[in-house]
Amino acid sequence: MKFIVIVGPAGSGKSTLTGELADHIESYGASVARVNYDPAAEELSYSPDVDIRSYVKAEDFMAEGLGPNGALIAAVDSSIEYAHEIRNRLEDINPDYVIIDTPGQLELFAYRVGGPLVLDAIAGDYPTLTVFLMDAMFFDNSAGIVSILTLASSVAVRLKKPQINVVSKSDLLDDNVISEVIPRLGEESFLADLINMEDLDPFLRSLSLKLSEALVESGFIGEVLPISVRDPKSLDLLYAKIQQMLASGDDYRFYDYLTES
Ligand SMILES: Nc1nc2c(ncn2[C@@H]2O[C@H](COP(=O)(O)OP(=O)(O)OP(=O)(O)O)[C@@H](O)[C@H]2O)c(=O)[nH]1
Ligand SMILES: [Mg+2]
Repeated sequence: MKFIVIVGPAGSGKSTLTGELADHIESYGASVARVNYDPAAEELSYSPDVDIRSYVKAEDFMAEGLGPNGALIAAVDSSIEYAHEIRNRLEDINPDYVIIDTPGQLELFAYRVGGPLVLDAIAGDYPTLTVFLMDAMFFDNSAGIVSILTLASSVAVRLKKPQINVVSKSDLLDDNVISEVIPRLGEESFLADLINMEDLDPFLRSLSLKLSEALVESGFIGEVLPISVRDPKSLDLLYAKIQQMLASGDDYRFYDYLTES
């Protein structure tokens, strides 16, 4: 088993990608278990093999007086009790990949300890990576880009897993953002030039430049993939990148083939 944890802000497309990526991977002959880890999910676009709602429900914590966000966090924290049982169920299914769909309350994974603890308890020593979704809507100005990449870096620091940063809903982007902006985000001074083109207060300009410098110089940005569930080729590239980061041998050749073609 190899674990793919889908993380991102509310509405960034996590649940949709979980279902579509699982179907896509299965179309190549590998088996996938879909895990819903959102205790407040109402409707899902896929049918989960394991569902946190069978163990804990956010609404039970709301009935005890917590608000919706507090209840969701309490539900995820308390699910640690079932982590072993969930892992056993996954080991019984024994798929090639497990895809975990998470809630949009990002503080669970960017700041708090509960989210990472639960994921570690479930995935144990199995190879695991994070796919972080950055909604296309952030990519129309430098403030959006710097803030979402900073959040992506907080998640990487907190989860301590290899992370693929993707721009989700890329079908909503202008072609030039896909071909001229996203591939160049990790280049020295590209993001700085974008920031310098904007009319910004000097303090905010300086802060944005320092943040972008740290993101670029640390190598964190790396390759950012534009992904749309409406574009199977983009799912191919994501699957290839996942294999490159999680596996070895034949999987690397698949990635090379795709990136060369
Ligand atoms: N255009 C477009 N829309 C998408 C894509 N992926 C998801 N969406 C839409 O984005 C909306 C939110 O998708 P979800 O998958 O529910 O997002 P989520 O991140 O799971 O949302 P929360 O669980 O509430 O945080 C839905 O209306 C989806 O149909 C995409 O690739 N392109
Ligand atoms: Mg969702």
